[in-house]
Amino acid sequence: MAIISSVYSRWILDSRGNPTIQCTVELDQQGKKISATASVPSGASTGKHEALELRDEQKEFHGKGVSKAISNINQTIAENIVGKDFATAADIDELIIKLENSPNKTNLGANSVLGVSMAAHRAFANLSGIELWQYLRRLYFSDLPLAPKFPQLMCNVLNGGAHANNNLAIQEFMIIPQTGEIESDVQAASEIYHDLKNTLSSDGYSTALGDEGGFAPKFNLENIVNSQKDDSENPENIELKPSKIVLNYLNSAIEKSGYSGTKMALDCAANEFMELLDEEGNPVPSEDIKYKIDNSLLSRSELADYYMGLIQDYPIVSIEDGYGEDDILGWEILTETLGKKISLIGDDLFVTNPHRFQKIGLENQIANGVLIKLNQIGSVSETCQMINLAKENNYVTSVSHRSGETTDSFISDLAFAAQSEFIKLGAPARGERVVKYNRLLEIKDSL
Ligand code: 2PG
Ligand code: MG
Repeated sequence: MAIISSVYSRWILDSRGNPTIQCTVELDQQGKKISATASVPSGASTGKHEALELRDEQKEFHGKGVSKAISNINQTIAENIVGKDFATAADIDELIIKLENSPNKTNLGANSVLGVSMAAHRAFANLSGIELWQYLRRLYFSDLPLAPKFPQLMCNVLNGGAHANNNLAIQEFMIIPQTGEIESDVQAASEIYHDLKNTLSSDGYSTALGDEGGFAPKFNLENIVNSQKDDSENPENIELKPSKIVLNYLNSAIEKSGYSGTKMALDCAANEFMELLDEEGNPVPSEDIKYKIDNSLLSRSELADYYMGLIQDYPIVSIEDGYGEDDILGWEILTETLGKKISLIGDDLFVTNPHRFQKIGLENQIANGVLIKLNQIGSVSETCQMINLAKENNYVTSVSHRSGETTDSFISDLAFAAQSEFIKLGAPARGERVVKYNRLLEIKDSL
């Protein structure tokens, strides 16, 4: 048992230069005082069913100020938990979730609740003198086998969609090293990333970075098609497929680096290229919804065939958000077509919400994987509940960062504690991303 002696929140800047919540929780166990701090991430391609990220919507920070969320911690939450005795951090979550009292954390805000929750878990780990991952394992995943299992790295080396200012519909082109050891996986990620950089730059492309640290070149599609026409026997059949151009670059970087077994993954974030309106701007009936990708307007089944073509040509083992967040019919077609071949991961589809997963995923039997983002649901205990529910139903999990990140490495401890199949952590570049890679290395070293 420990008493919470103080809770304090402040704003800090995230990796996009927007304010976010940082929170410090201090515990007092018979006079022994221990504190811990945690920071909350923030998304760009946010699912509409996510818990509420409370922003001020005032002039400051272009509407993104977090002063209301801060005072919700420093006043409302503090008043209700400071001075009270708790056996575990999960008990603190339980009390705050009751206080919050709404399905999507629309009262206090998911960013407020999560800041306290993450800091409380870290403080309890510190108090017990154990690593954060050990505390999480003990509290939520005690049934897992003892042998350590590191997640496979989903490294977003080329950014498109809402994370970049280029012409790519697909948001994330990821590599998944397959060396079998965490250190050499990190090394492979780094080497492939640099080989990709060299190839892009020797082809005259910018190597400026997108939000998640991957490259974000603007491909000059006309030039590429013309150059392909020069060496093609049937120039009239050349198709303009930006995604394939990117995947070819990934292939050649993998080849150049010598890590030939490396796999690939996509986060399509298909909400962003779903066409819900016709040319006159009128809503299209649900059965006629189309997706605009790679210069084509595809029906649901054409899109599934398109993905099938990609997995036949490239070593893609996972597709995230291949269809829109409410397009159950699309997900059914996708699951039917590819569900036995690769991981189909729901991000905006499930929003780390056990109730939504139950209702949308299990009842319709769609997807076979769940993306796990702490701030989509807004507390550590509910996030772990989601992971366990996914595991019980044989869905794979990928513990994920957000595009707006901080230098907090909580997700690395969580992915390792939960023995998640994957961790999605951006490119091996920029402080807020590498801190997650480096934390995995640190965990490995401490075993
Ligand atoms: C995603 C995430 C993280 P964002 O869509 O999976 O990669 O992006 O944080 O912008 O939602
Ligand atoms: Mg996603």
